[in-house]
Amino acid sequence: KVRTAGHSYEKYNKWETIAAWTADIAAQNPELVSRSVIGETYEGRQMYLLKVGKSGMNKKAIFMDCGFHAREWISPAFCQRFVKEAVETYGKDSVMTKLLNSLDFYILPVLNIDGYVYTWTNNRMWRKTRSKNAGSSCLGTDPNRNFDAGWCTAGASNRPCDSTYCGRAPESEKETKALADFIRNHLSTIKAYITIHSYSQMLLFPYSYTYKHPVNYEELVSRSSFLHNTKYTYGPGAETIYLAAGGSDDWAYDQGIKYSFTFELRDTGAYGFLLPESQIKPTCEETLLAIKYIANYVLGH
Ligand code: ING
Ligand code: ZN
Repeated sequence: KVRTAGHSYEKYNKWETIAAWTADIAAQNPELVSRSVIGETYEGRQMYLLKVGKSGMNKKAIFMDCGFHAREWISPAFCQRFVKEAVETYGKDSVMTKLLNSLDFYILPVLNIDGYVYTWTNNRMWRKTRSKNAGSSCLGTDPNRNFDAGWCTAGASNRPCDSTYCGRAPESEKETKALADFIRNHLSTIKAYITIHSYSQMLLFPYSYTYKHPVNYEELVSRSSFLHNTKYTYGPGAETIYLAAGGSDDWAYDQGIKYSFTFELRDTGAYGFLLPESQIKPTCEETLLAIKYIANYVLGH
């Protein structure tokens, strides 16, 4: 039903195709999807946000972003798939219907658009943004080291040439600033924050910047063991993947969003960032289950 030329949910789509798709899916589903712009990237691209849900009063919201890291192509593919499933199963699948009636999903299909474009045109393994760094010829900041959560204290670099460069200050990047501003402005409604990365097959929650456990640690652990088909490990970022400061999930958690997760989608390293297109569909299906589960839990709490 999506008429955007060249768009496919089972292929990786370039940015222009994704941008056209955001307009298309909103135009075709006006009672469920609306599109807004939350900011501009360093190179001047518009950052589109989709709001998905049946209109209603006093709705809780869940924020989900994809495409923080340019080379993690399965991530934007998942955000697109999620919106497709939402509009196509609303009114058919009872869980999705209930979720969209009572919740709004804010979906940011690609945060680091400039980086994503660069992986299509120049360097498939690029990770960071594409902003200029004063006094250096190296470009870019790691957006997932650029948030004000133990910023640049561990697992991040203060050297602009490194792939985990934390930036000149928290929210120094236009992209991370736009995201943080949006969340700050919607803190009264956003109950969960989900950010989609790859790879490792993990479900991570706070903290990553410190080994200390969040106050609802037990609750987060007990609610994270639902991914059956493919083996996902889970736990606080610091002890499950590595200590890393400045991540968006830790920041969102410290803003008061108690359900804050980082997904690391397929695989565990055989293909890594170069996950074949044949794995887009199964990866999205298992991740959709998890997101629906989390959303349903958040709805009841
Ligand atoms: N992994 C994440 C990264 O930014 C992470 C892991 C999650 C770090 C949460 C900090 C906070 O390194 C990938 N694959 O990007
Ligand atoms: Zn990542």
